[in-house]
Amino acid sequence: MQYFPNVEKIRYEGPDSQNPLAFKWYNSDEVVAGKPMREHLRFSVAYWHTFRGTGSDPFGAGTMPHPWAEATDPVVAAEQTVHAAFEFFTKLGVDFYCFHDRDIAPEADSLRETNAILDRICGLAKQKQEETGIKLLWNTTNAFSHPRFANGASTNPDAAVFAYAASQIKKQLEIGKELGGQNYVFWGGREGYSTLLNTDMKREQEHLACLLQMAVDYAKKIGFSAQFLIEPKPKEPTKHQYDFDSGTVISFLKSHGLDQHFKLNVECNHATLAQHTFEHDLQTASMHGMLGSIDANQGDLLLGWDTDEFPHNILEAALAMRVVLKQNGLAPGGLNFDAKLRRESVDLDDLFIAHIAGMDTFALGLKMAAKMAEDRFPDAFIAERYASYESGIGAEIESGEADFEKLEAYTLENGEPKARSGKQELLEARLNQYLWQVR
Ligand code: XLS
Ligand code: NI
Ligand code: NI
Repeated sequence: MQYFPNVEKIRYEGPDSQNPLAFKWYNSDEVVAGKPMREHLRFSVAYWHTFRGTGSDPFGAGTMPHPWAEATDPVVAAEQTVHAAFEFFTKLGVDFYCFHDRDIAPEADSLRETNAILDRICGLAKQKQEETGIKLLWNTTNAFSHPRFANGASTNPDAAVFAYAASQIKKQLEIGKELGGQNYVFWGGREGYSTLLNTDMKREQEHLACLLQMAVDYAKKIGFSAQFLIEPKPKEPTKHQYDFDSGTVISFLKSHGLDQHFKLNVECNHATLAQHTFEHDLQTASMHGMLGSIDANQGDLLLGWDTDEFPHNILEAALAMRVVLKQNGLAPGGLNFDAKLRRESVDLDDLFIAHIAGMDTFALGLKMAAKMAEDRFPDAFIAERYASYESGIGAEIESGEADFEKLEAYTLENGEPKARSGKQELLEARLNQYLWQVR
């Protein structure tokens, strides 16, 4: 049985194609900057939004009837969803997918029963992975939806809830190993707080560090060697999420001696919620050698929440891919579309159209970034801007040879520094030229 009988395998037709079910820029085997596009981009589909998202919002019920979710028995529906998912991945031509425990399999009355169902559904996913060659980019634990997690998971004031979350993560690490997951994600969920009137923030953050250390230890014990990733987000669902942004997460990891075990999974819409650009949070992680993977989506700058739209901003994608190219790629990470259809997009093929648009956006961004690197734009300008540190007094500052007395003597002798333009407008105009230069 096919869930998308009207969709054939999506092909590349080039930038002039008017076919909504064809790639305009993403040409998986085309070599860009020394590697096929598919190896640079490592696209992944998010199970939760694409197969479990219904379009519901706080004001209304779901708008998207999904044929794979019709069965009344939730276990049967979960199996049918696996079949639909692998049909979708194959037709779209992505190499990876990501899931939470609770979106791939339903929760039963006890942890024991829930785990048995999870094993059954993941057994089917493993079989489909083997049949299709599609791999698990990462799995993760949903320790935020169930009411027991209302006050957090590892940062819950109740130790019994900490224990529950740890048990769930233990199981997901075992599943990750079984399915050959290349990474494992920790997104903070409800790890944060709403008011200090009821919160011991120091203790909660220490508990979070305890949980992460236990996860590191257990993965080692069972021989699960996936890259561990933390996904920053500044707010939503709590007012103060502990994993605010890349900078906060990196210093948290360093201050708890965990930084060698983790990298970051940076999500565009989370960076913009933190009042940063996507590029800023990517660069912050990358310059610490800690950019591991990306949740590719796009926020709406007029709205203050995580709208998780499919990315269509080409300049934003180009600047993101510039950071990725500079650090020589994302592997074993990739670009996961943590994105959902608008509630009004109710056709089944909208799921394909949205992913194609996202893939084309990043393919074009990759091409622009590769051309920029070839031209050393804007790197040559940046290098020139800091050239005064290459020799003389600048080199002495960087090497630690200079001190305040030496610098005072230098200033007294040389007088007022010469004003130099930052040339922002020129650089922005030049960046726009790459939009048409890649053709
Ligand atoms: C929510 C997060 C979530 C993570 C995985 O805002 O983006 O979807 O990616 O738990
Ligand atoms: Ni998100
Ligand atoms: Ni995400």
